[in-house]
Order: sequence, then C-alpha cells, then structure tokens
Amino acid sequence: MDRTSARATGRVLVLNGPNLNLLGTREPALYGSVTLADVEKLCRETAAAHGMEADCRQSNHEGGLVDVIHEARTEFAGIVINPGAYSHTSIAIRDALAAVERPVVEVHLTNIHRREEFRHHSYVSGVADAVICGAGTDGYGFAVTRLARLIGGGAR
Ligand code: DHK
Repeated sequence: MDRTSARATGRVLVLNGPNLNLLGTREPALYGSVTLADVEKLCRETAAAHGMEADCRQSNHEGGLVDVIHEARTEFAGIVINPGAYSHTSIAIRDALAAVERPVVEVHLTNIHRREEFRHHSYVSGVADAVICGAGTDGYGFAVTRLARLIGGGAR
C-alpha cells in the first residue's frame, strides 16, 4: 500500500509499549482494572464510529516499537501511542515518529505530571500533535477521536 492509499483507507495504528500488556493486573490502584484487550476493543469501536479501522499492537521492546512505527509510512494514516516508560527515555521512538510524518496522539493512562519527577518529561510529546494524560482508559477513546479529526483535516 502506498502512502496515499494508507491515508484513504483510514487505518490507524494503536501502539502500546512496555508493561501495558499487564493492564488490569499491574498496579491497579494506578492503572485501573481494565485490561489491554478491553482498551483495544474501545479503540477499534471508536475508530469504527469514525469510519476507520484500528490495528492494535503492543511490544515490550524499544526496537520492536520502532519497527512497527516504520510500518506507518505505508500502512497507517496516523498513530495513537502510549510508549509507557520509553516516553521518558527513548529518542529512538521520538525519531521514528518524526520520520513517518503521520499525525500522532500520545496517551498516558495516568497524569504523569502528578507522579515522580522522572515521568514529567516525555521525549514523544515534542513530536505529538496532541497529548492526553490522566484520563485513564477513556484517554484512548479521546485519542482515536482526535486522530480521526486530524486525519480528516480541519482539526483545530
Ligand atoms: C505508563 C507507563 O508504563 C509508565 O512507565 C509511564 C504510563 C506512564 C501511563 O500512564 O500510561 O510513566
């Protein structure tokens, strides 16, 4: 698929980083009891409501995340990403997102600004069109909706 047809089909990538496969059982007081499967279902349903299709992926590996982001060059019209802890460490993920030249919405389940200082900075935020944090799993629905607006054009 070339870049134009990726945009036309409205396929979007929802990418989750390390430890997010454990959602639902991982530190539930912080991250809640909703599972990653539930989050991915929400994303697919929200995308469908906007006439798009969400392809949901997760990896615990930085290079694996970079490889999937590169797929967006030809396969996806935009990206929703929760890079997990790599938000705070990974220039490689930031550079990959910049390289694909697609709309990006960054999501964090928790309000990273109310947590430890090392979580306050995200390398990804500087290349994201929008950042949603502290809205729990609802944030993924908001992110897909915003991405649909960005892809459709006219977003402000
Ligand atoms: C998820 C993680 O795994 C943490 O490393 C980040 C983020 C916050 C979240 O809130 O979704 O610091």
